Amino acid sequence: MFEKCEYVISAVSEKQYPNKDGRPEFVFFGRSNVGKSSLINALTGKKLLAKVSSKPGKTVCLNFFNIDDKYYFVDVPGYGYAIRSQEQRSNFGAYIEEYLKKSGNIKIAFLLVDTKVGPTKDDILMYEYLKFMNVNVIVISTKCDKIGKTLRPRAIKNIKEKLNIDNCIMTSTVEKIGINEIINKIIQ
Ligand SMILES: Nc1nc2c(ncn2[C@@H]2O[C@H](COP(=O)(O)OP(=O)(O)OP(=O)(O)O)[C@@H](O)[C@H]2O)c(=O)[nH]1
Ligand SMILES: [Mg+2]
Repeated sequence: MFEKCEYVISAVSEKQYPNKDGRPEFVFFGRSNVGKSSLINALTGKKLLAKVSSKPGKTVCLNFFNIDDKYYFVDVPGYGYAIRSQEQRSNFGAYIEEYLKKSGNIKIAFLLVDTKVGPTKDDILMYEYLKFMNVNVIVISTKCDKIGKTLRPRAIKNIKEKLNIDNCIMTSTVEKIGINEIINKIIQ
């Protein structure tokens, strides 16, 4: 577990990125409501660090969190939320692109996919885009508690097949599954 976890800034452009000394950044991508903020809270053991909401679209900027003065976690707005305005949607693309191009400190991009739903078209596009941008991607399946234990291996197999990947970390913030495995990837 991490000792110090604090919110730093909600950034929309490079000028505001807080990471001036090249610390590793771990960034969380995924469609709206997939559980990015909840996962950050589970990883840090702080329920209220990143804002969680039953309404999609809660996270609107790039939210930077200082972890032990060693790393940054970056909570990114979710994609694929239809009710958002066109303007917000195109902003999303623009500042994600700027971030991926200019950060230079991204160690791992975690791409979150809903275990029960499986990869959507947007998830597949996002995965391909991250690969294209030469980012190190680890796929995480979320909310596995929503399906029965016996169905989980099949759901993971489906995610791996659709994204053409070898590994996927299955998680649930409710049942506390997979959290330590992700922490190990980060501190490695
Ligand atoms: N059953 C279950 N529900 C979860 C889990 N993780 C998150 N949720 C719920 O899913 C909803 C969305 O969670 P968030 O963490 O806000 O999702 P997000 O990806 O940050 O959403 P945006 O900020 O809108 O992009 C909330 O109601 C959470 O309580 C989980 O492991 N299991
Ligand atoms: Mg969020």
